[in-house]
Amino acid sequence: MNFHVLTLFPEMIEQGMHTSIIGRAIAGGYLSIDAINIRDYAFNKHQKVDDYPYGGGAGMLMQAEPVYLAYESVQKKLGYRPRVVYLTPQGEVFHQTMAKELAKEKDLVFLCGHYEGIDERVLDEIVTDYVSIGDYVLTGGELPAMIMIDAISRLVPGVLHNDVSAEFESFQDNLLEYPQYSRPEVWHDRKVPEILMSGHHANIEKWRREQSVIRTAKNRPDLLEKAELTEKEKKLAEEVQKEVKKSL
Ligand code: 6GU
Repeated sequence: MNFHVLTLFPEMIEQGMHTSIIGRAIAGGYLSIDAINIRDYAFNKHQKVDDYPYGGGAGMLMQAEPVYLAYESVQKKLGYRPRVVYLTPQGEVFHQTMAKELAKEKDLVFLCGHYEGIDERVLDEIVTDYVSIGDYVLTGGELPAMIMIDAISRLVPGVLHNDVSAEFESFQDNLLEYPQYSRPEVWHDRKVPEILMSGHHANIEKWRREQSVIRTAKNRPDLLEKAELTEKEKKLAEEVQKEVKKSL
């Protein structure tokens, strides 16, 4: 899969995406990430990319033409019109199902805004998907683009080892992960839960599932509606939520 990031800060993308699993996947040829500097497409004396908004208001806007020309350079190279994701707090909030859908594309373009945004006309012309990563305001679209690239990349075949990839299914069940422990058996007077030392795999699986239900009920009760729970698990979740309400 090939990612093309249109940005005023290409070094941020380049430095952020070449470590750990994503870096290895790029080295292994499973992914490519190309950062395109929008400023290289500002064909005026001072390579200016921003201007005042018509009608007044605070701050500056990114102008349409450099953004368009940067996009066009990618589109011409590919020979087709790829999906273009514009990172904006005004977009649909990113989630795992969206990551799964975007992972099917061969190429994805990310458009990162700065200042107070981008001239609406170029967005109308090139953007196919408006995406936000959550309800808070950031200074630019680079971190959101990197977050999306990370989440999408781990779904691309070959990027993760297969045993790890099954692991993420638990979030797809709309339950949070259970707690995990490694050596030593006792650390700072805290002991690993006895059941995990028992070697009894069926009981361990049962315990882990319960822990997932408990955590989800405590931290993300909104997810429970979509989770497929047995009657016993529903009761457990209700009890946890009652306890949480009492402690408030
Ligand atoms: Cl995608 N961009 C910016 N600038 N801020 C955000 C965001 C995106 N998602 C949440 N906050």
